[in-house]
Amino acid sequence: MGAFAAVVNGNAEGTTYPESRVLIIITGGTICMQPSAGGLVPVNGFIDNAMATRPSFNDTSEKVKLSAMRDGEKITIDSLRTPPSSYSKHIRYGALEFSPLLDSSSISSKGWTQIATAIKENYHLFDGFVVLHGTDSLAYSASALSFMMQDLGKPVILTGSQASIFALQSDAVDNLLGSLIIAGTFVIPEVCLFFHHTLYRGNRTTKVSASSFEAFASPNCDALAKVTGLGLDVNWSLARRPTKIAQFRVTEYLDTAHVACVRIFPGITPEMVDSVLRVPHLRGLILETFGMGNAPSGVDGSLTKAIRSAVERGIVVVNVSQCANGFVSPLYAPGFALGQAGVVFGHDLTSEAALTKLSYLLAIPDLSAADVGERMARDLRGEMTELATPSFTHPLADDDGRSSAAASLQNRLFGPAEAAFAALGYAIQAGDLAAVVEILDADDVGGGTSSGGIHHSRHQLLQRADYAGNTAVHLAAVCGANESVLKELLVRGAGVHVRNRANNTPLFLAEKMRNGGCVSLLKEAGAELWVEEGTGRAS
Ligand code: ASN
Repeated sequence: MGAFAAVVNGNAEGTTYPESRVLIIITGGTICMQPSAGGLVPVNGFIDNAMATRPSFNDTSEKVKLSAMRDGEKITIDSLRTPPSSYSKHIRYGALEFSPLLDSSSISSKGWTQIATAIKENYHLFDGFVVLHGTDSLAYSASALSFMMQDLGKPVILTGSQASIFALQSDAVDNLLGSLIIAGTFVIPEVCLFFHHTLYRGNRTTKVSASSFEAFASPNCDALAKVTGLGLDVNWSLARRPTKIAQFRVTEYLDTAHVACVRIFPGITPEMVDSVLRVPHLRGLILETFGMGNAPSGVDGSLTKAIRSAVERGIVVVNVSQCANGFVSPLYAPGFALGQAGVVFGHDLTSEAALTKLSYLLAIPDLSAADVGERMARDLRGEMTELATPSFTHPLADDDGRSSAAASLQNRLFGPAEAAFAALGYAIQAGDLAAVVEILDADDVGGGTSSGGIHHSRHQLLQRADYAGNTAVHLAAVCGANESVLKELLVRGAGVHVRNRANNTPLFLAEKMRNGGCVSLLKEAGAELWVEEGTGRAS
């Protein structure tokens, strides 16, 4: 058992721990497969057969039914609960199972729509989502879902395993338990892939091994988090956060039927590429080129001519590298010629991200080929590196009055991160927008320090909470006419879905304080009352 083995030590008789709720969407994959006469096939009943029977997934507490949505209908589903994790939380979870379950080599746009719709329908009922999926096309699905989901405020974690959970030696328990705990504990609002103790940005991943437990890599982007010992080291400076005040939205369709992918090889003929480019109704082509984006030009530039003609017919051609690491650019003459022919440079996109991004853009009504090309070259969901931002450290500015004194005391008693959070809390309570901005600016550029064995990375103030579990957003929600401060927190990516230790959302608190401006702003940002608050709604 790996680092996510649930910790029961210290769970003294009578101690109660808060619960978070995670919905597992089971699509199939090796993780739930068993042998059949025709080879390994996915088998239904995963929760009962594989999770209920394992103590790390089932603390055998009283069975509770959870509300959920399926195909637009309200339903109830059985749930199980993990023992408390090392984060002193139980994860209560239920599942929706695909019917039929799939080997992931058969997933398509239809399956992605099913997953995205299930998440959309159940978004307000759960704190996070885990998608169980086969590994073969996992990187494609993670990429596709990242484009389909806009303004995501909760974690969506895809995982699977190389060996079935029913096998003696398997990576399944580690991958699944790790995903559940992360989804129920950390608000990393991205479509992620968790595998072999590592949390990746989904649209940066690629499957690199057909058999090793270390099956995935993210060659052009650091991991979002790594399991270290009993904890998770989150790279908060990398994790994306919504910086727009907008509600979660899902695009329900990707146009995978009109895109193709061609891998350039020494000796490929212009006719071959041209014949693909002349497939009826083709709208987009991913060209996997050599090194930094080069392809043979063909006799008298005939390959380049075929591509130019396709671009003129409205086909979007995107250049990505066959190399796992690095990026394409029109540096060499062959790549330059492709650029002149109207090929879009996909920088460091993986082929998986390039194909699904193109399919996503081609499905948006009324976008011209030029619009699609222009958006292909821009970063939409962290899938490609646009610009390297210089990083430098900045001392936390706290040079006046009460907040300064309190912060320096906190600093001596606890550490810089606690002190900065305390200063932020005072600034929020005082409705002092300038101080809030100053503290958050310092947090955005500073950090990377270590204290007490805890790594303090940049951008962590918006992830922090006080002793009662109140985040900066909770504090702003209860502090009078504080909309400008709240807005500042939200546009910097503060989450609206985190609940404090009393299980209350910022929206609940704002309603309770009759803080109308903040209520509206929180709702605009996608906040909803937690399902349990809905019943005892604040008046
Ligand atoms: N063929 C399986 C699948 O992708 C492979 C796996 O899950 N390890 O569904």
